[in-house]
Amino acid sequence: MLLVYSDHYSYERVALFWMPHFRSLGVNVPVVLCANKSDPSANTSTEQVVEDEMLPVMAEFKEIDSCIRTSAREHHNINEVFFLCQKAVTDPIAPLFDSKESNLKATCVSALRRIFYLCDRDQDGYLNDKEIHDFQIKCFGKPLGDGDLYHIKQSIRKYSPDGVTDNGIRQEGFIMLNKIFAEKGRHETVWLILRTFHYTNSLSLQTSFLHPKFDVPPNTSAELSPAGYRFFVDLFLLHDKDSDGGLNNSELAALFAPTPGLPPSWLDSSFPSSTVSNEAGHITLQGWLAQWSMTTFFSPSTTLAYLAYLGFEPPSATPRASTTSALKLTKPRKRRKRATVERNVLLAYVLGGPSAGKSALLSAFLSRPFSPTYHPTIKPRTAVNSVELPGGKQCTLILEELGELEPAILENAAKLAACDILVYAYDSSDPDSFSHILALRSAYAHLDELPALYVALKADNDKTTQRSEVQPEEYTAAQGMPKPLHVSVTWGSVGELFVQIAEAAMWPAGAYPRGGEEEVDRTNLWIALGAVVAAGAAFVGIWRRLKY
Ligand SMILES: Nc1nc2c(ncn2[C@@H]2O[C@H](COP(=O)(O)OP(=O)(O)OP(=O)(O)O)[C@@H](O)[C@H]2O)c(=O)[nH]1
Ligand SMILES: [Mg+2]
Repeated sequence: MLLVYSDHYSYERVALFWMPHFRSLGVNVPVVLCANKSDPSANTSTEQVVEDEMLPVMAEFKEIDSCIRTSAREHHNINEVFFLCQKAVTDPIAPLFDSKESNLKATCVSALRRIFYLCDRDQDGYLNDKEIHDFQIKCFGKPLGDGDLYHIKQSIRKYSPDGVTDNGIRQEGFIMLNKIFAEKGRHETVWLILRTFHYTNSLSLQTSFLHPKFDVPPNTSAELSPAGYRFFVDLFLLHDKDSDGGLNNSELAALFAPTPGLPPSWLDSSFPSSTVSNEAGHITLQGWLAQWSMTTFFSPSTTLAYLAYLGFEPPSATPRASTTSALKLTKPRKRRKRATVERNVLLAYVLGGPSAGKSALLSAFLSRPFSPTYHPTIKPRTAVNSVELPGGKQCTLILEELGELEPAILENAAKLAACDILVYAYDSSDPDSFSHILALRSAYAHLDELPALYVALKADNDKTTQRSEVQPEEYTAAQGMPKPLHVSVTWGSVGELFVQIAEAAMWPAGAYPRGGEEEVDRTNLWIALGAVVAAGAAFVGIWRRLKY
């Protein structure tokens, strides 16, 4: 609303009639108050008018966004008055500044704090001259002129003597600078800053910025791209202030300061328990990268949102560039025996009966010390770590123990589609352990479509005969698969197992049960083998036919 007055009578009507009238109409829109007919020839000073007329009425009605003196006859301030009207709509003061309190609003302050944090590249708590320069270019597209920086610092100093030091502008100083802008009617400058950092008119981050479009087609998965890896490496190194190779609680809190906190999925899995930490329990760089690889695998949208919160900048500054350049999609995976899986992040479900040693295996994967106490697993739990394959290639392996959800997950096509390999685990010292695997395999015949690996756990204990219809070695032989690998988490050599799991996931030829595309060839091979082996095979063959 542009409310125009010109003389004492019409001025009085502003507060007595018009403003209350607008309120009674229930229209909550900004008002620009215009003192017209103030021809320069009129001998009242603007300061006087501002002081005597404008400030009192502005103090009374917070809807008044700004005031201006114009002269229609002399075309004085005419463009300006319409500019003010436009600005009142596009750059409203209300979300930024509380005129009653005479202070920036809390949401505005927290947005500015986040912006300060993102601009403080070296995280030393100060915007140094270079950082201010970069900020200026980013927001306003042009460098600061000679002396501008000095004047900025001077005006901060005037209101907040501690806001500037020799090291640069402190957070309070930066907030003060924006308060000065808002107070002096330069709130469009504050808006420009906020919008550069993707804030909406309600001071939340834009949805398209937090959740850019990123589809993961069937049979593909999302991984971090080299730029994404680099970002998370740099972020870790920047925040490991004491350079001890781990992020302690205060370092983590500082890192996550510009975000809503740790991702909910991390909290659910009592971060950092699902990944590598040092003796003090602090996540290491290796664990940090594994954790983000896992997050990206299960929920690319979470990684994208955090990349946005944490200030990831796409390598190319084109307008289309977005946080999605920190991610990449794998080639579609083909479930075929001879196909190589072109993924760097692999998911293994560890299946097996109660107390088989699955949780102990997950802990060993993270190099946690062995604990003899038994805590049955209820909720699914994961362990993620990097694994070095023969030849030096690195990959990230996620081991997931399904807990009580084992049956539900094995019935869920989407959950199985995400899985690269099944690890059938049993306790070789418990005669009743292998039967769980047989029961699973007969209940869920479709498990044959996934590559798998058999593992006999607790090899440090005496091996016992399984009270199942068939012994594990015979069973795997009948399946045309490698024998169960005997391991103990109490042995250092357990690390080999994780390499084997990752290898079998990546190159699954041989990890599929007999049948399907190669069945005929194998049968021929079996006939060619000696009578003893053939007899054994026949037994298992009959058993299988009865079973399925
Ligand atoms: N001696 C020995 N004991 C082990 C080994 N691995 C696990 N255990 C013990 O076996 C018990 C069960 O281990 P868990 O890892 O909890 O078994 P789980 O398969 O996760 O059991 P659920 O979660 O109930 O399905 C615990 O007391 C472990 O300490 C091993 O390699 N050697
Ligand atoms: Mg367990």
